[in-house]
Amino acid sequence: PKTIYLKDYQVPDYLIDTTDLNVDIHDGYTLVSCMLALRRNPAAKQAATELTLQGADLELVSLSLDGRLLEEGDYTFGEESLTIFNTPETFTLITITKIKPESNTSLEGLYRSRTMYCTQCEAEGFRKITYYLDRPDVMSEFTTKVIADKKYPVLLSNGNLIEQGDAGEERHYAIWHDPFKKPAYLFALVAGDLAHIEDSFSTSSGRAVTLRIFVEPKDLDKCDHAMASLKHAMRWDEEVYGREYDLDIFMIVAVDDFNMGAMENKGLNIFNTSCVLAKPETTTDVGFQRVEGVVAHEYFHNWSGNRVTCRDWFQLSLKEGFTVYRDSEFSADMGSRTVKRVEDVTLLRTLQFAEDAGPMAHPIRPESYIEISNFYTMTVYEKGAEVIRMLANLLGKENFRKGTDLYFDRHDGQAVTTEDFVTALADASGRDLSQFKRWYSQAGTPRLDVTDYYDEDAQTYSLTIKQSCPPTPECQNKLPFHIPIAMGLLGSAGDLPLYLQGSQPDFETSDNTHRVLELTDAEQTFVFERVQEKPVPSLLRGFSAPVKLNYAYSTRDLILLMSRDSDGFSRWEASQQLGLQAISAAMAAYQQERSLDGFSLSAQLVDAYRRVLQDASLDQAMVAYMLTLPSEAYISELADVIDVEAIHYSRQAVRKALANALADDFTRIYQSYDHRQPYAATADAIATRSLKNVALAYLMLIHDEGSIRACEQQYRHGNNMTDVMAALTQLVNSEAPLAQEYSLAALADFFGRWQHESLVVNQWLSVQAGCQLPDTLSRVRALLQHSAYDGKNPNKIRSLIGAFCNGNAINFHSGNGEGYAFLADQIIQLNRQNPQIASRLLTPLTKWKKYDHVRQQLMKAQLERIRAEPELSKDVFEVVSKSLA
Ligand code: HT7
Ligand code: ZN
Repeated sequence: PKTIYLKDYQVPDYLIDTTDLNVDIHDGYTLVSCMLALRRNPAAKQAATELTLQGADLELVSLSLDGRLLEEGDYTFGEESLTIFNTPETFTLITITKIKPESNTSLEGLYRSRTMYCTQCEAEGFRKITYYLDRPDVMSEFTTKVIADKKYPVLLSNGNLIEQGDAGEERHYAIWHDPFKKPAYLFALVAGDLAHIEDSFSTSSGRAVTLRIFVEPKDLDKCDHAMASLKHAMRWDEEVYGREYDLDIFMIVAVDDFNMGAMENKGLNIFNTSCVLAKPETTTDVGFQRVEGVVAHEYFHNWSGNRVTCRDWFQLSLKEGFTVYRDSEFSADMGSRTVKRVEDVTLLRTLQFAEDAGPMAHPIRPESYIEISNFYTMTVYEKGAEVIRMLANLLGKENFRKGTDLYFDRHDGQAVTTEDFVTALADASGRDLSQFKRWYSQAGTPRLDVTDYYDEDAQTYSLTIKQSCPPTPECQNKLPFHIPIAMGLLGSAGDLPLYLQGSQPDFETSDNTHRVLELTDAEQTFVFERVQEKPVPSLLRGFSAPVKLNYAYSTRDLILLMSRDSDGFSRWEASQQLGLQAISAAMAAYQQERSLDGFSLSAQLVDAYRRVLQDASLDQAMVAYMLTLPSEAYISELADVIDVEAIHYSRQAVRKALANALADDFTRIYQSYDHRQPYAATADAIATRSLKNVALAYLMLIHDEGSIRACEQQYRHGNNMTDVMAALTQLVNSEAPLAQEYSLAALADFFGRWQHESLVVNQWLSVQAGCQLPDTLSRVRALLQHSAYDGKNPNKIRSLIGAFCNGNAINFHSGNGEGYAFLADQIIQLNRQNPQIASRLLTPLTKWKKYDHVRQQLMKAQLERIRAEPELSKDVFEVVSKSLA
């Protein structure tokens, strides 16, 4: 397979002014007629005399140029393209192609999902519908006629409906026109027997927009939360970014078979059912929050992605990083800002940091790719969002808004680059962002090594910060980054005022106790004056940069930060560092003795956690997060060599010790919760529920009969899926015989109750795949054969295989390598059926270099086995070959 390089970018030879599609859907095949108005691109270096269009899995029926049917010799075509010779300055091209949506298992292009037809065109799916200049810098005005049997009453495409009618023989048609020029990746079409809910939104300038959410009729009762979220997002984008919606109608369609979460097609967003359907009985709190976040994300793309789009796919973070930043700020405004920050940082530090340290590491603007689908990554999305967050913080609220206004104004209707984005921010704010741009071109997680010195006589405090960044595949030696470090200094009575040598006090915080240091050199020293006692530094407040911070905090320092820091994020971070210290001590013991008998926690640490549990001033969600120890995935990311058993058993030992030491507090919290209260998906209700369920999880480690019975009661009588799943998860994972007995009955009961709700069945699969007790792989294998499992449905694959391989380290990494062989079997099977899903599933095997020698060999052998497969897709080939390089 060919590698595509950013440095080879060239403007297209031709532009497409208008695209007229006629999509004629029949049982078993679809005929696509496509009329293109083409014109030579005045910006091209040379006047082209031939035109190459992309196409895949198409049967060419006919081809005509300005009304003349083309014959052999006028054109040539291969597996992936069609070239037409002797093309004039401007011309009209009509292609007729035949496709087979019913047998399209890749879920790219036009495909069938259950009872409906739908499309997924990003990144390069449009070429599976018709021959086209399938690249984001070719923007065209689309008119689409959809024709289908009347058993598919709903026919949708982008833009506004301009005509509909009868097409004879029990068939009908609809014509949609999208007045906004767009690249092909934003094209969408749906035909199905769908029900919908409708609402309306009045924009700030007073235009009425019709809002519709289409679903299979059985799901009509699960759309209200998505609709409310959409209206909140529309209002927020007007208020915070001044962005109004621009068409008369905005539609969302929920589809059960979908490779990702959702897709921002102009005016016709297509969603994975898991990101749109929600009701308390079937959906957990996390599910509700995901719906709100994804609905907002796709809506925000209307400006950050659609009105202003990407020049090429190397610029993906231009729209994705910016839009993740926008949706994250939206969620922060809808709920709790600190909680949202903790959630985002947790995700970034486990999954993105691991990606940045592995064989697929790439800058947020990659330099090359074999298959672009492999670059919809944590790096492009989440680290991309962190880069925008740093820009927003460096510029300040007002200048950032001026910058985004300028960006949208200057580039409306264009396909642009990340460079254009940063230039707009620099122009609007007057700031020099040239060094900052290195965040776009250098991969890897920078590391900050911080040392300090307090001079009691001079009353000065010096912080020396060194930055470094490990080598990554694209670059061995990194230039220093421009890193904003938000910080404060804590004295025994709390925050101290900051007098930074050589600069004015920062009165953005009213009491001058917070500031942002800008690190630009490999090493810099910052000196604070008038410091009357040796302080504890509070560094990287709010996680102001996506870096690893290394400062030798003592347990006492961390306890002070956890209880006294004015920054909520830093308080949580201190709780995590304390947890890590305790787990590290247990790991050291385990590695020596291979046993944790007699392990205990210091009274100092237990008291600190107890104070958190008893602190009525804290948000309950924050208490829940502070009492949740760092995950095995995060501990693994921090390790040089991952010791699977030591991490698992040590973390468990610390949890058990906390459970025993704090049992009274956990019992108080659990018992004071009123399980009869009606469900609400508000931030407060979610917070209280999550703390109560954290308490339950701890109590279940004690193995006392009372807690196990309470857990079973919660499973049986819970009036919402959050509580039911929390209880079921605890029963399934408990070693106590009584809990095991309950768990078997509960799993059977759960399936009996919910077997007709596909998304609930997915949760049932995940809870079993995530079981940390022995023999889970056999259970997963058995579930693959279960009637409820569907090996073609990405949500089912993720819920079972994904949950086992990514969320169950102790079983997946079992020393005999059976987990690795199992995953390789699945990937080999999926490689042809759905390459995008196959390639994503590979992730845990790509980390093989971080494990002990025996596991390394076992994992590598499976990667080699996959590599030896004939007809490896580009997707799988790229990941496997880079992992083995
Ligand atoms: N922009 C969307 C990307 C997407 C996608 C990419 C590859 C294969 C399938 C896909 N489905 C959706 C999603 C988003 O970030 O908004
Ligand atoms: Zn997106």
